[in-house]
Amino acid sequence: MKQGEAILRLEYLSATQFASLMPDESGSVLGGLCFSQQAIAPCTLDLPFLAVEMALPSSEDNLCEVWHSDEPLTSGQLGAIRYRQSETLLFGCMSLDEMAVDASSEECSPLQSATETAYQLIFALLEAQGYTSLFRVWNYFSSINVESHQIERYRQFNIGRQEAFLAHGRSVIDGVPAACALGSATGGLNIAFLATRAKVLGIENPRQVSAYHYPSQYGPRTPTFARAGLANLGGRDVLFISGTASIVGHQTLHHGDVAAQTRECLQNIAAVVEEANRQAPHAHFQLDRFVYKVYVRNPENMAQIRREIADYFDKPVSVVFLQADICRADLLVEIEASGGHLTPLDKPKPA
Ligand code: 3EB
Repeated sequence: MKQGEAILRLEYLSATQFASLMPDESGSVLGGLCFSQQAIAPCTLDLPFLAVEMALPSSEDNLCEVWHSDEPLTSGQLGAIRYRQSETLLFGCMSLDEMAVDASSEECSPLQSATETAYQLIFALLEAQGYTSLFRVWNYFSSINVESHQIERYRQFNIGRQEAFLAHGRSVIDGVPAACALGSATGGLNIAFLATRAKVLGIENPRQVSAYHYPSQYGPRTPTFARAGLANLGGRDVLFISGTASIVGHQTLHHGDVAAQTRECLQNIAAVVEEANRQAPHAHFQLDRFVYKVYVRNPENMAQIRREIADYFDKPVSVVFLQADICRADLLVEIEASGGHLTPLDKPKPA
């Protein structure tokens, strides 16, 4: 790595900006996600880019989350997964049509089968390529709060996800990834993920019951994710904070009060960062250096949520907004964050 280069860097671009990246700039692209009201497939030069149908509550009509690495990169495909990898990292994504997945079993919903299939494929890829840790997973599918086959779709997803971990002999507690699971406007099951050969330390939130220990009132299988994952990538401590909601213990707080829910999300994120700094003594994560992604259930709440976030920090922070259904019907907002990698807040590398 030369000076100014990085194993992991995040930038946010519009689809137009993304399409006009110079070849030398796109050469460092590991992969990413592109959110828009209508599924646009920006010309991604065979890069693993996940198109997610999700409206933006602001005036922009699309948003591309682009992950870069200055390590040498190669691309590949395994079944539905398109991926790109470096010595340290692998970014992959896939879109599965739920209806195309074999759903011959009567007690198993198509979404559950598709989820299990997707995660089995992820694990097969990681095992084949020698990436020891699943670091971060982004999960998006439609109608997340809708019930079918006698059970809410988010809970169907949780069953399929956990089954895949168990089928691969993986713990559903230790070494689980940081994650988020949100409702997209339409479309099938869309999953993007980042895996690494570095060691990942799972971080839990002392204010919350770990999701993998939620009581059965939230579904027959617990959600298989950690509150955050911490890894040292090329000398930098990188922290991925999972989707974080207004949950304390295991219960939703502040029903119907979007401002109070936003403050609770931020307090939970602060608690996770404090815990990360405590567990990794040389980590010095600072809340205002993180990059935040905010999922807003009702777009008319965006201004209020934006105000709460601005009031919480005493300087401007990097925040983007998306409109999404959240995995509990009583949650109005969810916030995820990452830090320690290079971000739009860092100066561009010298030419
Ligand atoms: C929660 O804390 C809110 O199922 O992967 C947050 C992050 C949530 C990840 C997931 C769900 C997930 O339970 C929901």
